[in-house]
Amino acid sequence: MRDVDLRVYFIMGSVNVPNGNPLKVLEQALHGGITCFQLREKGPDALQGIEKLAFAKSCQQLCKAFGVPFIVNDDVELAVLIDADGVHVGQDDLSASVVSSKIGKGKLLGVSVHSVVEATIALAAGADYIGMGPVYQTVSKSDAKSVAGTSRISEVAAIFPELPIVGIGGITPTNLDVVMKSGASGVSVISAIANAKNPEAAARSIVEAVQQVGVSI
Ligand code: TZP
Ligand code: MG
Repeated sequence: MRDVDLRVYFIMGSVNVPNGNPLKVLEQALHGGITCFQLREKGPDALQGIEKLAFAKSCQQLCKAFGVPFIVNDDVELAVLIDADGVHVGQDDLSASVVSSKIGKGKLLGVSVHSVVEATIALAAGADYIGMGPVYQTVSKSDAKSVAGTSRISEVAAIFPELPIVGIGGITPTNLDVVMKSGASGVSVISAIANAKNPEAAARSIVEAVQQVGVSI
């Protein structure tokens, strides 16, 4: 299992910043102290082909400048092509074991899971971390499962104490303490940063809230 700093894990695609500049948002989030980034270019208005490639490369460059891992959601081919730091897949995507063999041992593999069984399979496939949620109601994923709270996170954390878990779904600076205390290594957010008037300040307040729970960044 490769080590990855998941404490403040920002996820974004261009569709999450419809009225602004997504690269500017990412740059501000990096200034604010995010520790990991995932490009999640999804939905009917998502960039495709050469535009997606160019956008991905720009995001990757920014992340590199800040020493923050750059992870690609779903698109294994893109991740391999641009030598991303890793790939994140869900249960409806290419299986984690296939992704693992495609990206190779040196890359990060993240898997979204909703149960102990799915976590067990992800771990066996070589997952470096798992994502669990939606913890709270989310506006950012149209096909999100029903709100799960934190009980499953505690359950999985108790069985696999070495497997890093990141909570996701409706997480904000004011509700993340419960997620961290349930056994998560970090929190993933889209809208709390992407929709913020000041993404840098928003990222920083998540960093500070995580620190207050006792995890220093
Ligand atoms: N998976 C479960 S909830 C979610 C994803 C990708 C969206 C999280 O976005 P937000 O805006 O932080 O609720
Ligand atoms: Mg997916």
